[in-house]
Amino acid sequence: MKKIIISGSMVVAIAALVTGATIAFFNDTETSTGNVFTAGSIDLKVDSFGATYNGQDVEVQGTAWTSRNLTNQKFFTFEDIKPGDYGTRHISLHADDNPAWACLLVTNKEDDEHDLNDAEGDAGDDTEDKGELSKYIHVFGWQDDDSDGTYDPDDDEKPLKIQGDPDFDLLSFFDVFYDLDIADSQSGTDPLSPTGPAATRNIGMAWCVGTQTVNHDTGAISCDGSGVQDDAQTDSFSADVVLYAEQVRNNPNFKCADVELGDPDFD
Ligand SMILES: [Ca+2]
Ligand SMILES: [Ca+2]
Ligand SMILES: [Ca+2]
Ligand SMILES: [Ca+2]
Repeated sequence: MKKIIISGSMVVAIAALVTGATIAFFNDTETSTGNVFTAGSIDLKVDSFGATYNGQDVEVQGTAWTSRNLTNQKFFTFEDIKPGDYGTRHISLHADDNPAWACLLVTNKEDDEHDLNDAEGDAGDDTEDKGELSKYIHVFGWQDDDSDGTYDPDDDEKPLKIQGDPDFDLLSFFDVFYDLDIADSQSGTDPLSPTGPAATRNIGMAWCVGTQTVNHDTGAISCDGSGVQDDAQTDSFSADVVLYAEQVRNNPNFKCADVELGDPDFD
């Protein structure tokens, strides 16, 4: 507040000087009116090319859509999953207007118990207010450059980095759907750009209920449901998948890990 008052009095003093000057000397004024700074936009659009479930194409309406801003589209909706179930999803991102960094963030995670049945009790589930399914769900994401929905390390397709842990070999030990860096200053991946070769970024995701193993030589992804315990019966896991874009210009050090969407209730 003090600072504002001081600068206000400085303006008054300068104005007085100018007034004094115009009385004594020839002068002229040119005015440039209507100057405008218009804020550029960062507009991210998302396509979806469909999904597979246990190796079959999912023919359910709504798994594929053309490039758009998301409203109520879902990447994953499965009502009756079982241990060992697996699937894929492949989407693409487009940055309209301006180059953008991009992240895939998972928020509003919720583990619901629904009823706690006998099998769950026998498996040691004594938390009626919290489900256990999320710890058994794994998702692997990669840059699906050729947009064929399969992971092709031979063609130099790269895994997306899990935030804070670039060690890809540890992927199969993560027990929940983690945030992924699509392109930030640390990922070694070019930002999305409306022009040039990076205009579209294809992303593949493979999910598994159980232990997911990814072979980074062959690209084979397998899912073993044998470790899924009965404590997850009838439980459900829901989450919002947020595709976040932020300007590149004047923002060279952007990191997906610094983006906070807030999800304080999940542990
Ligand atoms: Ca349950
Ligand atoms: Ca529980
Ligand atoms: Ca591919
Ligand atoms: Ca449970």
